[in-house]
Amino acid sequence: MSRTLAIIKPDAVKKNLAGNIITKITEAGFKIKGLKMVRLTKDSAGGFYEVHKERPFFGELVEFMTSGPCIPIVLEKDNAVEDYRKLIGATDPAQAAEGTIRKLYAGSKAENAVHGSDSDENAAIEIAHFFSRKELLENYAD
Ligand code: FUP
Repeated sequence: MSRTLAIIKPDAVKKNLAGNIITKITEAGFKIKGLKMVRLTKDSAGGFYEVHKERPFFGELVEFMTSGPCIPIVLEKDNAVEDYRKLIGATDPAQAAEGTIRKLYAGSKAENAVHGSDSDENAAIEIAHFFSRKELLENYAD
């Protein structure tokens, strides 16, 4: 079993798509191990996307991610990182495969409905960004 961090981003929360997206995730065999709704501060969003700090879209990315509440979710499954990235599709919904979450629900490359970790190492870092050790210990003890 491995874990990944999903985020239902502010665009999808605003469009009331959280339920549809969670259904797609659980129907694909992922188990929810942690879930909360949060409004990110600029510092928190900037820290989360630190790797993109020098990119031209960084300012807009932080604006967007702080524009409303988002829903971080810890998911567990065999091969979670890769399987979840397949389920969400390419960053740009215009390039995303049919049936993927971004193809179905994302409006643009910048406002693309969901996030998914890109490696096991980053998944651990990103999970720790949103969930305390105590919350995780409670949720993983089943
Ligand atoms: P992904 O791993 O698919 O979430 O994509 P990236 O890590 O490459 O990008 C992170 C976020 O930056 C995307 F979800 C949206 C934003 N982004 C843009 O706004 N413009 C770009 O050209 C690339 C990424």
